[in-house]
Amino acid sequence: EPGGDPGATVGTPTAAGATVDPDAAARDPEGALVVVDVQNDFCPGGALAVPQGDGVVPVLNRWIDAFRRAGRVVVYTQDWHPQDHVSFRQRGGPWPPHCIQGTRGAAFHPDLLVQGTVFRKGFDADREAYSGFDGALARGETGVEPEVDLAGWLRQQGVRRLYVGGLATDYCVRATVLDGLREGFQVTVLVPAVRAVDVSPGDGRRALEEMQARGAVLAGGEAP
Ligand code: VGL
Ligand code: ZN
Repeated sequence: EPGGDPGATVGTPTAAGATVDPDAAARDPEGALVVVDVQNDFCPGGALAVPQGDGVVPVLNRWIDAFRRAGRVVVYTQDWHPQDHVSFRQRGGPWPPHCIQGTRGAAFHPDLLVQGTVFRKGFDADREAYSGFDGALARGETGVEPEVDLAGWLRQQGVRRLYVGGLATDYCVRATVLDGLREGFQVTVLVPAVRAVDVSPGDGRRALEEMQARGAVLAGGEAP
């Protein structure tokens, strides 16, 4: 395997897949950590709260710290909508207004370690964008650099493997993982570091099964 053991597996395999140690994964020179949408509006008290959404923060902070210490790439995606976004109910969409550009709801959870590069998505009022691969490099307080896309940016840095956690399992994590696989990256989903909206019970579990069926490795134990 060029570039070393992709999973750097440690411990006992579980039904959901192998256990992955953050420090071991951070030794993979072709690995990057992708932190999806850990924003106030997706946490308890937010406009589109994911049950126990803030539970991912301590788990991801451990991963972020390991990756930064090892000098690895850490990428954050940020849902970043204008006030009249097509996904909002006033425009016939499924969601209450959330993650409106520049608001506290769109900000990252205050306890999340933010040390890395931010890609924003959903900034086009007329287009939904669940996947981080639809994102653009963040620039300044509100803007984006539309010409810099996530897949090209990752490849440019020699990244071949993605370790993904964040919110929500059944929407933006799912879309980011499936696009990452389509783009040719090896993808490991950090199961203890994701939480689902579960509009219908089981959506999160089904999303994990779908990601696994398409080639993602589910790591870290059963879905919470
Ligand atoms: C998300 C619903 C709407 C997500 C974003 O981050 O999973 N879900 N916008
Ligand atoms: Zn959204």
